Amino acid sequence: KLKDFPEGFLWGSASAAYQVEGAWDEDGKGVSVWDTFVRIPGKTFKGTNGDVAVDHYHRFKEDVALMAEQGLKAYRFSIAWSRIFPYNMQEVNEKGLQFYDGLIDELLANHIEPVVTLYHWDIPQYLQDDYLGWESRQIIEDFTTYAETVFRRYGDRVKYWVSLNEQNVFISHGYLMATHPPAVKDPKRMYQANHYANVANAAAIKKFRSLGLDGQIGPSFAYSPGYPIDARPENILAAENFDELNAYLWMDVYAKGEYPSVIWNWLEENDLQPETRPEDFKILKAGKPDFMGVNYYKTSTVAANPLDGVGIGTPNYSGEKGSTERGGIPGVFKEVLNPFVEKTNWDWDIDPVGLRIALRRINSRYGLPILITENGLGEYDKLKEGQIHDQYRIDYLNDHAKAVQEAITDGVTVLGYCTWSYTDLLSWLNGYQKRYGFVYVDRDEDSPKELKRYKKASYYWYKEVIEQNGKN
Ligand code: BGP
Repeated sequence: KLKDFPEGFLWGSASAAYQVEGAWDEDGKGVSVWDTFVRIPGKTFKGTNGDVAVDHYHRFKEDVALMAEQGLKAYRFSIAWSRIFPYNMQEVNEKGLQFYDGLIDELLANHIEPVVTLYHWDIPQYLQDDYLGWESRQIIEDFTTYAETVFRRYGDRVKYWVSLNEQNVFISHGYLMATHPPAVKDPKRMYQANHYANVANAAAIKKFRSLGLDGQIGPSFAYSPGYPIDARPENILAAENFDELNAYLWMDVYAKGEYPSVIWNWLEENDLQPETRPEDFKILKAGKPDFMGVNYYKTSTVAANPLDGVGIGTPNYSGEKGSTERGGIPGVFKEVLNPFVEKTNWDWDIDPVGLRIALRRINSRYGLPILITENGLGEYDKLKEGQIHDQYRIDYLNDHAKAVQEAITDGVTVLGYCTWSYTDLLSWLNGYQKRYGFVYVDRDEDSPKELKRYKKASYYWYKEVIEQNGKN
């Protein structure tokens, strides 16, 4: 028999500043690396950008009213660092702070818990220009200064904080695949930037604790558990390699304050080990999270990859089913097609069982409570006579929520479930056609139109789930 979802379970939904706000240069906002990156031809789907996005900056009251009507318990959003420190790390922009005051107060007035992400990929451009951003040790101090500023400002009202969003994604896309800013392809630089990001993450958490605020903080990690394609021992080993390199390399550092030894050795053998200082590890140990935030969309299936095997692949950013070119790391693993699960149009494996596996693995490896900070289905939605029948999204979310309930029944502590996303929004590399929201926003790639909001079928479905605290 399934256990009930706990009282006070956070039925939420999520977004990120660059993907929804728009108002990219208003009220004193500075330029972020994404504002710059989207202007380089060919970097995003049809050159789409977030200049206007879905104009949440001006329409947040309308969006919060929709949340309130739905009964949403939690809304996860991120603060744009470049609104708070637009030009340097000395001068704070009061207008930027006021925008988030307004949003937080509006949420609280409607009994919606704000879950605030400090960093969802939009580092100020001047930090990139001055010292290469995450590649410099200076980022540790500057990120902590930014974090402290927002902790002090909102800490009386915000109880849930997310430190870094998907460090594994912004680091690997930014420094290995070159699909996110700063679009570098250099594994050595990647592991160095990653180390500073680790220490910055822990330093911010340590700062949070030192302020004695009432609340909880943790990172959001993008976890796609690895499955072996079959029971051949070399493929099982490849799946182990995959999880060590794509998951434990990050989550162990967050939860234990140390790098997993297998990977640490592998980095050394391959001359990829970052430069570290003894005090870094003191900070890592002192800045452990209260919970593990998990962004779950899919699993990955892998097989052994010979030393002369495939390298970096090409993901499907077009929405043309079957166009993914799967890659890997020679001698370590390669991704392969899982014939047993359905795929989205962007070739992501639809696998609710994988969510239960992910939650159980994190629980037994780290013993931390888990906040699901993202889960959702990106699809083409059709607006027909003012309605959107997204039954495929309802099925996806329903199956995943059930997997959460099964994990809770297995004994995992789950604080909440935030779907991705609340309104439709900009998908970083896939434009506006890849939609995730409960609320449809009428806009095309190149034209924001009137940005009218429409409730999808999934909006009403989630309303009922929340009302019944997940009971079917
Ligand atoms: C996560 C990000 C989100 C969001 C989501 C969907 O990696 O944290 O910001 O974009 O994935 O991904 P995509 O937009 O690529 O479909």
